[in-house]
Amino acid sequence: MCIRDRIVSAQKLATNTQFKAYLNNDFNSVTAENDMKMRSIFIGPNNYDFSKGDAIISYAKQNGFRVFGHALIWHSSIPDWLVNFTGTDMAFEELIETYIKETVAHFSQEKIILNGQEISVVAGWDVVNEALNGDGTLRESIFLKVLGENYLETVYKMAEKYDSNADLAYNDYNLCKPKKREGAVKLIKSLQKNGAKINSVGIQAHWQLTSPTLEEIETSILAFSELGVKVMFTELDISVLPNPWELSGAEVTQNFKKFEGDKKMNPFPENLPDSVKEKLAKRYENIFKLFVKHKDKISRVTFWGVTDKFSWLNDWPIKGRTNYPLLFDRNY
Ligand code: 9MR
Repeated sequence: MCIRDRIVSAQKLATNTQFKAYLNNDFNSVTAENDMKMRSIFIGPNNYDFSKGDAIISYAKQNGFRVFGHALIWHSSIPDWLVNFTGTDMAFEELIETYIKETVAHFSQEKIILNGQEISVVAGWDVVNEALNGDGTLRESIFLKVLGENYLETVYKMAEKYDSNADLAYNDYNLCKPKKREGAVKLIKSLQKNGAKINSVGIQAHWQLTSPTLEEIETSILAFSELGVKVMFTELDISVLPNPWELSGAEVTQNFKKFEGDKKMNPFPENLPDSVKEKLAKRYENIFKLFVKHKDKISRVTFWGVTDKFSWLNDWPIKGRTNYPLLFDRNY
């Protein structure tokens, strides 16, 4: 089954009725944009805040949706108190294990009846997000430094131990680029060889009008599904704004402050010209034709947002632009 999915935030679910109406009509699964990240949940040693995630789960439950958990381990979402942790390596590993245990166990409790079967509202987790560099090697991070080069195996095994029913995914951007794709294939093979459960790979899909090409996307679908994992397109949005630094992917730490306020970089501040709208529509059509062609290999498609109004792409990589990456415009 192909699950259509949207990201949400607890705050928008609580306050925005238009947001909810569109979500309910067209989708059957949600992902929290930020509310289920480590930084939101793990607020101190033995101190967890599940309240925003719970609000999303409760909304999903009431509306017959499932939730895909994003993300347990991500170098960009480590709470400050943990980044500055000065204890022993063993104490760090214990903290991570307890955090994974508390988090997956907490969210796996909420059940829903779908097709006559009682299952967890949370279908699965992005266990590790963005562990790879562009050349396919492992990114420097506190997890690599402290837990060692087999840290993915360690944390996937932890996630399985505390919620054996959850689908476990590896999620990253630029997985349609050859080097990074090869790195991810190697990583998944090594997890499989070492007995760690991995069900799916999440291709983030922060894409542009012409890049990646359909051929590159198809090559990735085939390469990953050959490993026996499902492919998920997890953070789909298509930027229509200039990207002159040959920048692609979604490294959140890149800073392009010098372009702020530059009109050339923000060419459509009032509305999107018809010619670009047509290109965008065609691009989405072609992408979805490809997804349908390979629907037996694809388990989920998630858009990274509901309306253009709240897309992260209005502020990345340059703050304060007007982008049009999603299916719904600023008036829904
Ligand atoms: O869209 C998210 C934005 O609101 C957050 O400020 C940012 C940092 O937590 O994360 C954004 O989502 C990222 C996702 O979690 C992982 N892939 C890249 C996404 C865009 O940066």
